[in-house]
Amino acid sequence: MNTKKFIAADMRQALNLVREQLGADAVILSNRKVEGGIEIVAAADYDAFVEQHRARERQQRHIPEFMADSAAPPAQGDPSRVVDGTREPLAGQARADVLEALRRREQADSGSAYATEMADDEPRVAISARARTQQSRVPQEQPARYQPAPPLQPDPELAAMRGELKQLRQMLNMQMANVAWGNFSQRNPLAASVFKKLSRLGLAPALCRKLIRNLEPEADMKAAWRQALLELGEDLPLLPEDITAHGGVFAFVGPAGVGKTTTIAKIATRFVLEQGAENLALITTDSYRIAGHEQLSTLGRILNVPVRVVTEQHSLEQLVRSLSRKKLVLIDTAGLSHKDQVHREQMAMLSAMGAQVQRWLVLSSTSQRRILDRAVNEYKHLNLEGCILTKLDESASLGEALSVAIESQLPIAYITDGQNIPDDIARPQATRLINHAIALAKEYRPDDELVADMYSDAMADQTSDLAYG
Ligand SMILES: Nc1nc2c(ncn2[C@@H]2O[C@H](COP(=O)(O)OP(=O)(O)O)[C@@H](O)[C@H]2O)c(=O)[nH]1
Ligand SMILES: [Mg+2]
Repeated sequence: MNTKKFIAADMRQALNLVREQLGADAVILSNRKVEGGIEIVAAADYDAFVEQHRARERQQRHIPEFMADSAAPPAQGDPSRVVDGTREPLAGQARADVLEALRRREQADSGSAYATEMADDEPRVAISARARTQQSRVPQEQPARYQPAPPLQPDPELAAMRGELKQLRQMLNMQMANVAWGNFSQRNPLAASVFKKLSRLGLAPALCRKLIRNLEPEADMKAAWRQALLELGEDLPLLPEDITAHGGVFAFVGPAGVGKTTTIAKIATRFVLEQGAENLALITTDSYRIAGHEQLSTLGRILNVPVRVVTEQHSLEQLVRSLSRKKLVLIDTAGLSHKDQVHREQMAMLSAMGAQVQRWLVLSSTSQRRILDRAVNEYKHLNLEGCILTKLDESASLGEALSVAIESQLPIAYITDGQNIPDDIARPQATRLINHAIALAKEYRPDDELVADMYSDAMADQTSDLAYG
């Protein structure tokens, strides 16, 4: 077998070398990280070699040959002898002898076959040779009496092989993504350019795909880009009205540190400035943490509005009822882990309030996509009215948060972009949000490979078709 070792800076370059020198049918036998990059061992005529090797094995394992080679002739009356041309199962010493002969033959055969064809330091060879040595030791190490087998240890060789297989699969996926992206770019260069630009905004791959679906094929780049952005603007679920302006009872939920209390402070201060302190009350469910409600109490003192704390003696329902004459009641909650019993109690308390309380999810636009998804999943059973996007001033990319709002159909009620109370809060506007997303994307240039990956994700993600209609 014609095997060859290649070392290159990365997997792509190594694969190119393999293709150039051994042709497109070459088979990758192993790959591993080495100093200076990736080492690949590849074979040009692997299939032919395997077939030859199998044929040789079939020939050598021909049963009469084994019997002649090693096994003692069966004793008279031995049940392992051939009766009426039918081979009965071997038993006792005869069976052990045959097995031993088989083992010896296999060891000799396979050892030489691989050793002459492949390099000594090749991981695959090392694995198979060691595995065989372990097998061959079994009969000698077997204890005379039955003993329970020791617990199985994780096999490091097996784990290494699994790791290599995973790497290979990733490599293959990457290559396929590159091919799909290459084909698409050739067939439809305009749509491909717009897809790439959209992906730079941090938008989900499936959303990017949806936004290029209806592009006019004759349009120039500028018009196509504009069309995609207009469609993005139409997809954004934005609330044009100020949700708290007309009063009601609002609870703000979400992970710790996303800006729930600060957002409440901004809304409350604006409300007091416009409609007076006597129309507002604040409630906090955060009686769990030491000083959990201190921020809100301080705010209440400054604004001169009542602040109530949910305790065992004062349930949320009682407090809301006692404040029924207030036009606006804002409820602050503690952002606890979903695994926390206290968190579950808090969620149950809010759920039990039914339609008496509107529930709004506060999401930080600085969070990674997975954190945003997790937050939506944790709180969605509360029948959320929508969301508030915070920290736009600190975010490095806006597309992730916008995609989450679109996918989970959570209308955005407010955006916040700073710590100043009450100034840094506004109602969302599509143009402003999209321009901000574009401004942030100017500093970010994903390489072709990443875009190809996103494109193949978009193609593979059938469920997203439902999400984006
Ligand atoms: N830069 C910036 N910081 C914010 C914004 N909103 C809240 N913060 C800060 O985020 C931190 C956590 O806010 P907080 O309201 O206590 O979060 P909570 O745990 O969800 O109540 C505080 O330092 C806030 O000043 C925002 O829009 N922009
Ligand atoms: Mg808070």
